[in-house]
Amino acid sequence: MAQMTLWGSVSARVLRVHWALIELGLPYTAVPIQSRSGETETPEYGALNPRRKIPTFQDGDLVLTESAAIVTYLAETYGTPERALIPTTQPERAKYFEWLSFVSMELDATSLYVLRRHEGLQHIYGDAPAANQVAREYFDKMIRASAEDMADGRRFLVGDQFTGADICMTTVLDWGERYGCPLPQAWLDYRERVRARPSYAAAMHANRDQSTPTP
Ligand SMILES: N[C@@H](CCC(=O)N[C@@H](CS)C(=O)NCC(=O)O)C(=O)O
Repeated sequence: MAQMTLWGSVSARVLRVHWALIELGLPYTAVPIQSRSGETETPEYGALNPRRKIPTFQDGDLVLTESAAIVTYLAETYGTPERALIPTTQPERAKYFEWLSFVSMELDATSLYVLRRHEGLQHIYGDAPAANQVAREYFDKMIRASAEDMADGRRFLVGDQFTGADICMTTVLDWGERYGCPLPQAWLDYRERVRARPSYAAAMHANRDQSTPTP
């Protein structure tokens, strides 16, 4: 197996990758650089990731820079029957990708990342109170609607198998809560089940922040 390296720290998106690597029991080197610290502005980092964002992940000649894609790559490439992070059959695989898209687009990009940019980072991205209000309302609508999917008693997003989609979902639940977004009881109960996994605490530790990873 080629040496794997993960760049990034103190970030919900980086946490996803640490968590998948730890779940799968894979050895890797962590380079704990932070966004907007100057550490992503070096020529060496720009050659690796011209977008200059975190996370960046390298496995041999392959470089990947999107957290959901990295988690899925690891699951597809290194999962075993004993340590699996993605279903192998349909329609479960379709549901995995549906949840991953929902988390990445509806909860992350359309909602929480808007708040991140225009509340926490308004000195860079500008003040946009109307956009922030709509983002909060949209998160609330999406998180309440999606809680209905959990009413059938399933343990994880895709039935009883813990997957990479649960990793990504848990990071946005934590993130939403930090931003003062109320979480339905079904999602709180779900998150308690997920957080009970030893890999969650190990990933938080690896991400170099026990309490407040920021995107
Ligand atoms: N869609 C990307 C988002 C990556 C991203 O935005 N990372 C943040 C830190 S979590 C970053 O590097 N921000 C730097 C910036 O916005 O300048 C992913 O999920 O990996």
